[in-house]
Amino acid sequence: MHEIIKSVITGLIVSVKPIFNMNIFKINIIFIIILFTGINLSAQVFIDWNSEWTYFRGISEPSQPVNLWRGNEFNDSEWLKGNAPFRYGDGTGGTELSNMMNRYTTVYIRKHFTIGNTDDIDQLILNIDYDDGFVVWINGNEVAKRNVLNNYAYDSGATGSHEFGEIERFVFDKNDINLINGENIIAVQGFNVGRNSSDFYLGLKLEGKKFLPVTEGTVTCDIQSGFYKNPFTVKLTAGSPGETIKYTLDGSDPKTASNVLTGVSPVSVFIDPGSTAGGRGKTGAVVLRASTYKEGFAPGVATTRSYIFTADRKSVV
Ligand SMILES: [Ca+2]
Repeated sequence: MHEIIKSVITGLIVSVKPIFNMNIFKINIIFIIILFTGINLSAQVFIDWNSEWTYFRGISEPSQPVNLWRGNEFNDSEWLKGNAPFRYGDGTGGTELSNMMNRYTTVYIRKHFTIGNTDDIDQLILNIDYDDGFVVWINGNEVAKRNVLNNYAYDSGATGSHEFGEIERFVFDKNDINLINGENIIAVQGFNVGRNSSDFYLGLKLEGKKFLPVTEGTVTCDIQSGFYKNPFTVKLTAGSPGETIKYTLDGSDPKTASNVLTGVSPVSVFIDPGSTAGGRGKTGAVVLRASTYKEGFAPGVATTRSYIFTADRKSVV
């Protein structure tokens, strides 16, 4: 798991179609720039897919009152222990419920997870893999539900089918759920569509994420976008000397591109339509995008310049 997860929040597609009518050549350059507005997050895993849980087979209600088992105060020392996923008929590993088919439709699982300081997270992210329905509670409060009627009991069935492998992701704002410093409890009731169903599956992963502060300031570039005939050098300058600048020459996002180039401000960049630097193809358009970058911060907003080379038409085929 990478320490930094780049999360694409919104996508914007800009299509630019400059058409040059030359005496000798008619060049139709079509290039598409995909601009992503990214927000970087630092992540910590509270519960991984194959973690150990306590569990209870749904042959009766697991507690009286029936909702007691969902909260922190319930004593589950009598429950069985097993690793996720809880399943039969589908998947591998975990805890195989070989006696579930034709006997019971629900499985109850509980697990504590520790948050040292809730200020360290902004979002709680639940990834859940299930067949065929579920309800999830965190600290006794329902936070997510699929394929389950409003009135349900230990012997209820899911209201529809859902296949394992079709993982659903729920993103909760920290302020919308009642997280506490220290021990929190997640409780899940999994539902099969019927006793005679050929399969059942329940597994989940729980992560906390924190938005990184964005690096202040943007990169300045001393040559504006426009039409040019000859290659030239531009100077990229960050807010302060010595700051790292990441840039691309093919219009890709320097926050996420694998072919990103890195320099220390000020950075001189040779703009040449015939160059393949940064993994770009030889085209008549050099699209420069540059961001400031600092450890522990999200990259700054990218500065973009588009340089169109009318004199380089011979290299464009
Ligand atoms: Ca099923």
